[in-house]
Amino acid sequence: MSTQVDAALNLIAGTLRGWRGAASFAPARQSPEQPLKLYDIEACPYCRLVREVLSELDLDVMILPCPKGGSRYRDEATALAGRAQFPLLVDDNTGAVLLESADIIAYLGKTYGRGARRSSPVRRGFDVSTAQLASALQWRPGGLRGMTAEPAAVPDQPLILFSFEASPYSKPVRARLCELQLPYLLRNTAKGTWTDMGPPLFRDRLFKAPQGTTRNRRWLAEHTGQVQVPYLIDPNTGAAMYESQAILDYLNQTYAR
Ligand SMILES: N[C@@H](CCC(=O)N[C@@H](CS)C(=O)NCC(=O)O)C(=O)O
Repeated sequence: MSTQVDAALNLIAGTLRGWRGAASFAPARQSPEQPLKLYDIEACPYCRLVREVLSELDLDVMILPCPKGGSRYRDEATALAGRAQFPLLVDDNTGAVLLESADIIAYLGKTYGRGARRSSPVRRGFDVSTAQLASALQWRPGGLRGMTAEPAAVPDQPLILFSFEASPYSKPVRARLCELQLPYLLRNTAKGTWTDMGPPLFRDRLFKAPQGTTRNRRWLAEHTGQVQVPYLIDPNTGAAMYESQAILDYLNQTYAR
């Protein structure tokens, strides 16, 4: 399926979720010293809810993909939590090991944000059902993208991905990283102000320059001269690139077996 059709479906998914995970207007008070670890399935609606909050808090997180049929991180997660359930958050800064997306979201708010966030049952029901619809939009001929493991080589070091949860072009890249069970440091790159909105080409013409309004946007502006996601760095090969299709081709050529 073409990149544009994929992006259009992901745009609908983002709209269903009210563009949660697109902007970080209330970032974390502090960044954790050691990266948070999330045992995650990209297509899982509950994992999506957690990733949205991580984007909004502008927190980086080590993603350890646990697609169905995979064992690279699934076995480790199952041993840690006592059962195979995702999302599973591990915070080595505090010793927290948490299951249940609602508990993880409350923990992130309490520990790094501006207080624990517990949704009302109605709000939670709405969030879960819209996240389920958003995940259903990941269906493509052959199954749900980002749900099931495929054979792949094991990298020595985790990859690095700049992305934010609602980004329509980043989603297929995160789905492929999940299927290939490639661990990656997710550097959340949510928008920090209204001048960040809109497609990069149009926005940069209108507002003149890429704006480094959040930590990782600043990093991209300084190191690459533009701010766009997804942006992949692979420390194993020295590769670094923009453009979701180029990243997908790279992952397939380098890691898929
Ligand atoms: N109430 C849990 C539900 C989590 C859940 O059902 N996760 C599914 C994936 S969407 C799961 O762990 N399935 C087991 C598996 O994938 O093996 C939460 O909110 O975190």
